[in-house]
Amino acid sequence: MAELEGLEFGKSDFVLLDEVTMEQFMENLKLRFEKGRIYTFIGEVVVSVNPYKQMDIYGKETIEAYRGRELYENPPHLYAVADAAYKAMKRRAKDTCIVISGESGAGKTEASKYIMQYIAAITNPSQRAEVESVKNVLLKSNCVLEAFGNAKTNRNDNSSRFGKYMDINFNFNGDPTGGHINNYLLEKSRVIQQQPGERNFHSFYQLLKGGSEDMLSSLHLQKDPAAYAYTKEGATCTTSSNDGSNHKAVLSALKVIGFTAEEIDSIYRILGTILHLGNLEFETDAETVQVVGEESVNHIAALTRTEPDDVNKALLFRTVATGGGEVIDKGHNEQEASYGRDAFAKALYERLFGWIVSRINGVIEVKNYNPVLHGKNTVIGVLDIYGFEIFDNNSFEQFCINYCNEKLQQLFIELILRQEQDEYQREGITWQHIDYFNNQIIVDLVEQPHKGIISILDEACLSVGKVTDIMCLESMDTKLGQHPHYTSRKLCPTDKSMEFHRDFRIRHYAGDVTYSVEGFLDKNKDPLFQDFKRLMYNSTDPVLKEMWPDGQLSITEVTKRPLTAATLFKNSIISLVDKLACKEPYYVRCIKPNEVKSPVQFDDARCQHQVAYLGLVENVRVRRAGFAYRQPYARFLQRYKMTCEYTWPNHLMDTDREAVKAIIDAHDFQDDVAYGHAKLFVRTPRTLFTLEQERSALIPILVLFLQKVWRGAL
Ligand code: AD9
Ligand code: MG
Repeated sequence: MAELEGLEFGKSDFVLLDEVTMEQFMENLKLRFEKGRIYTFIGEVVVSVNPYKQMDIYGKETIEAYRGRELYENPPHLYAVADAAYKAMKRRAKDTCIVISGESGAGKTEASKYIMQYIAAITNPSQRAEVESVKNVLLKSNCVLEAFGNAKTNRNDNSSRFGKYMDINFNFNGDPTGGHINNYLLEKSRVIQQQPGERNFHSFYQLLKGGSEDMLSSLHLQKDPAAYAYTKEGATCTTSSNDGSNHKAVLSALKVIGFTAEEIDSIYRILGTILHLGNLEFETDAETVQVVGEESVNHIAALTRTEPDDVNKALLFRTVATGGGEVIDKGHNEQEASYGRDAFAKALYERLFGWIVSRINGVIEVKNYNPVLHGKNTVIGVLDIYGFEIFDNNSFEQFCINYCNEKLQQLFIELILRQEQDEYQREGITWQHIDYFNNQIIVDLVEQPHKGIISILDEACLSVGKVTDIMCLESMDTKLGQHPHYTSRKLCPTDKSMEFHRDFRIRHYAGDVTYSVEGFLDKNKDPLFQDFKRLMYNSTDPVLKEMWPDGQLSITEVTKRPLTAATLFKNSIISLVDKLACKEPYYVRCIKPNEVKSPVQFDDARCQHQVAYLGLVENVRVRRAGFAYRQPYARFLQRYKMTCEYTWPNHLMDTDREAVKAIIDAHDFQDDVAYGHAKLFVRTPRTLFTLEQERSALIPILVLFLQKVWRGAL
C-alpha cells in the first residue's frame, strides 16, 4: 500500500482544512503543487493541477497500490477515483461515469488516458484473448482520435478539438467486453483556417512529415506543409510531439483496430484531397469562372475516384430547381466557388472523422451479449470534453463549447450540490443550507425554446429572405435585452470593450465572454451544395460512398431543411447529460497552473479564478457540512454486523437502525455519524476505514469457525 502523505505536503483532502475559505483552499493547493502533489481530494472528487512535467506516479507499483483499495486508504490520485468507479460498478452493479472537466490545457485528456490505462491494467487477470483485444482497441483508439481530432492551439499543443464520451462495457466478472465512443462537435473550421501560431489537425502534418515517399507520391503531395494553403499557417510551429513517429504509431493503431488496407488508403486519400482542394483558386475569364490549375482537379478526381469533369462541375456550378420544377445548372461567381470549396473541405474532414469513430465503434461494440447467460452488462463512462474557452476572438465554436460547459456545470450542481442537500432534507438530517450560484439561468438563456439564443439563431437561419448576422444580433438585443446575463454594445454603449453591430456578451458562470456574431448564421446553417454530396456518393471508392449517403438525393428531393448546427449540438449535449445523469458520477476537476506551460509556476490569480468558477470551495463546504459516506441501514448491518457482539450473528433489536446504532456505540463513533430515516450518514473516512479493517481481520477467523461447524468439529 502506498504511504499516506505527511503533513508537510498539506491536506490531502480539502475537507480537512481548518477553515473552509478561498485563502486556505488556495494555500493548500499551491503548497501541494509546489511539493509535487498534483492531486487533492474533496471527498470523492479529485482536484488535479497540471504538472507540466512527467511524474513518476503512474507505474505498475502505483496501480497495484490503488487496486481494490478504499478511497481513503491511499494519497489522492486519479487511480483512486478510477478504482472507486470500478468498484461501484463491480460490487454494486452500478453504471458509473467519470466526468473530467477544466479549461483548455488543464490536463483532461491526459487524465482520461491514465484512467483508461488503470482500468485496462486491473481487469482481465486471466488474460482472456477476446478481453485483451477489446482493451487494446480501446487504448489504441486514443492515438487515432487524437491524430484526427486534436491540434496545436495557442493554449495547448495537443488540444482536443472535439468532445469525447466513451462508454466501457463490462461483464459480470468486471472485464471489459466492449465500448462505444460518442464524439461531439469537431471544430471543422480549423480545416480551412487557423489563428496565427496554431495548426490544422495533427493528421495533416503527420502525413506530410511521416508519410513514406511512395505514399506521398501516390497522393501527389510534397513533404512541406508550407506548400498547402490549409497547412501553411502551422508549417513553422514547433510542437512537443514528433509528427513523423506519430504517423507510424497511427498507422499501426489503425491496423490493430482492424481498419483494412483499403480503408487506410481511403483515409489518406481523403486527407490528400483536402490539401489539394485548399490550393485551388478561381479566376473569371469573360464572365465565366474557371479553376486555376487543372492538375489539382485531376489529382482530386484521382484521389476521390471520380471524374475530373465532374469535380470541375461540382466546383463551378450548382444545380438548382426552379419554381417551375425545372432543374438548371447555375454558375458560381468566384466568391461562391471559394466558399463551396472550403465548405466541401470541411465536410470531407468532418465526415471522415465521424466515419473513423463509427468504424471503431463497429469493432468494439458488445456482440452476442446475453444478459441471462452473462449477467448484467454494466458501464463506466469517461467524459473528456473541451473546457471553457475564452479567446481574443470568440465565435460560434466558443459559443457552443461554453454552452456545453454550462450544461455540465448544471449537472455537477444537480448531482453533487443539490442532490446532496436534498437528501439530507429527505432523510431528516439537520443541515445548514450552503449557497452556491445556480447557472440554470444561463443554460436557459442559451437553450430555452422560442426565447433562447439558439432559437433566435435558428429563426434567422430558417427565415425566407436574406437575414444578416447583424439583423440576428438586433433580434437578440430586442428579445434578451433585459436578461441579466446578456448584453451587447448597443445595450451598453459606454462599454468600449465591445464593438457596435458585432459583439454580444454572455456572463457565463466561468466569466464574461464577448462573442463576435460575424459568421454565426453561416456556421449555424452550415450549408453544403448538394453537388458535392452527389459527387462523393458517385465515387467508385466504397468508403467515400458510405460517408455520403445523402448524395443519392437529387436536388428536387432535397426539400427538408436540415437541423442547424447549434440545434444538432444542443440535442447531442442534452442526450449526453441524460446519459451521465443516470449514472453514479465521479469527478476530476482539472486546473491549469499557468499560461506558459511551466512546471514550477503557480499563477495565483489564474488558479483562484478556476477554483472559483468550478465551485470547488462550495463543494468543500457541502462536503464538510455534510457526511461524506452513507449507507442504507440493512446494507451497513450486513457488512459490519460481525464487528459487534450484539449484532453477530443476528441482532435482537426492533429495527436495523437500532442494531446499527449498537455497532456505532460499541466503537465509540457517535460523534461521527447521523441517523437518517433509512440511511446511516458518516462524516469522515476514518470510521469506515476502521470497520473495514476489523471486518477484514475477522473474515478468516469466521471462515475457519464455519468450516469446523460444518465438519462437526464444534
Ligand atoms: V483541451 O481542452 O483538449 O485543449 P486538456 O485536454 O485539458 O486541454 P491535456 O490533457 O491535453 O489538456 O494537457 C495539456 C498538456 O499538459 C499535455 O500535453 C501534457 O504536456 C501536460 N500534462 C497534462 N497532464 C499531465 C500529467 N498528468 N503529467 C504530465 C501533463 N503532463
Ligand atoms: Mg483535451
